[in-house]
Amino acid sequence: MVSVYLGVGSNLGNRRENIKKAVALLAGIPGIKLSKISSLYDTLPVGGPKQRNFLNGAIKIKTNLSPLRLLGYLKGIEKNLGRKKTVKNGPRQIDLDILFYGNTLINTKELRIPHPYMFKRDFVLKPLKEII
Ligand code: PH2
Ligand code: MG
Ligand code: MG
Repeated sequence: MVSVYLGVGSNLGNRRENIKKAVALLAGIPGIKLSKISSLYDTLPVGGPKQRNFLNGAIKIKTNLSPLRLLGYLKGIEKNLGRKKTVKNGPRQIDLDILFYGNTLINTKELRIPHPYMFKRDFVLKPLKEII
């Protein structure tokens, strides 16, 4: 099993409930074990249109899924919680991003790990520091 860190964010609907549901769906995926969840922080939106504050957190899991299979499941959860493709950095019910996948580096058009913007984003780093 590989240790993987995920970033989670929501700024549409009931933010806390969306994150709770996403965590429950994650926990139900074969090949994923939840290991830690950070506190959730109310954060000012970075980029995108004028929009509501986000609720952000970080999650540690252990998995035997490949990075791309994991990404597929995360997209499935986002869709399940009602996320539609809209504007870049725009409002969303749920966003699940792979921050780290063990110590694997990936730079393809489907996936970049570590997440390319995470080191500039306090809304990612602050919760991540709690659980790393
Ligand atoms: N996600 C973005 C863009 N801007 N701002 C905050 N505060 N939190 C986010 O999760 C976030 C954002 C794109 O994924
Ligand atoms: Mg994101
Ligand atoms: Mg994303």
